Amino acid sequence: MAYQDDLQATINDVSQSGRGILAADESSPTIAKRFRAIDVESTEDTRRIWRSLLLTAPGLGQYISGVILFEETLNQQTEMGTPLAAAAWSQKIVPGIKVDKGKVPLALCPGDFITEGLDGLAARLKGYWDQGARFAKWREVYAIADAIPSASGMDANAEMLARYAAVCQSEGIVPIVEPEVLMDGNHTLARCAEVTEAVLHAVFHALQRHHVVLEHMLLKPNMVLPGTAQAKASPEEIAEATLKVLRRSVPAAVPSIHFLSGGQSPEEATANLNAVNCADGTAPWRLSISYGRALQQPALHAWNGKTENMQAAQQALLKRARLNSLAMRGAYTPDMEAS
Ligand code: 5MM
Repeated sequence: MAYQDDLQATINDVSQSGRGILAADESSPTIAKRFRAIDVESTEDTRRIWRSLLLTAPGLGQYISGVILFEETLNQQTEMGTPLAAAAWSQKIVPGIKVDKGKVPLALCPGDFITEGLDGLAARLKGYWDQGARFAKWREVYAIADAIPSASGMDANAEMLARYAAVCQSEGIVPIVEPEVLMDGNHTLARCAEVTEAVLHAVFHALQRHHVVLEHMLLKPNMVLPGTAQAKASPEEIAEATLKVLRRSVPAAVPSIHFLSGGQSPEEATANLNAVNCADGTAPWRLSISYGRALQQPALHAWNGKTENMQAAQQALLKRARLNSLAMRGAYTPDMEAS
């Protein structure tokens, strides 16, 4: 296959000990929702200001190896006129791009979703490469209910992820494969484990059918958690359940697993990552992050849309990035939150 060296170089740059991925690829409706919480209107310029603030945080590259951007951001510049992708590269942070076009209901499968965006993907990827992106992200979403996700839903979503990943690799772009089992609902931790395992099995079977090179992809799964309407589980319980599912379903050839935060608080997401890394030093993959909310939320509130808060916001981002970096080594303790 062409591009083997390019794909391996990107894996080497992104999959690193103590460094993770910042997900800053909120689509327009999602970023508008995040900004509404701090009473900031979402415009092209406020989004540019916010995302430049994140990417120019001094020293962020020490903890963050990659950033997932929304397409609009690839065309934007800092106040100083530096393209945002170049600002990321200057901190040795590899820019990536969300290439899916969002989810819609899966026809004739009530409660299941499917993500769109495959048409014209190869041509779009060539353009993103020219703009500096070296990896991509595609997210499929699975809700949990009694008979959901259905077998057809799991098959259809796995097929989409695999077809996307194959197109990416054929264009020299490393695919992040993101099957997200949602935490909303009244399901137990055991039910989340059962669904996550079935989802991951379907995804890796489809990746194999589509000849995706596992060494040249990254996985972005949910942790195994009880539903939001249930009592919370301890970090140790979450780590045990998550590792059990991952060991049963993710081949050792995958270089790293970058968890999404999925609605966990920033502190919970860090404590749970730490527990996963403490549980067992023999996991075959790096256990890292690709957090969106759990990295950005405290910074967003510190910023509050005001120029004078920029530095405080960057410090809040750096704090979360640093604590998660420690958690990647199992060296985080909750008392560090006070520092
Ligand atoms: C940053 O949010 C991403 C895009 O979401 P939308 O398409 O809904 O706007 C999302 O895919 C994100 O990368 C993952 O869900 C991980 O983010 P969290 O906040 O769950 O860590």
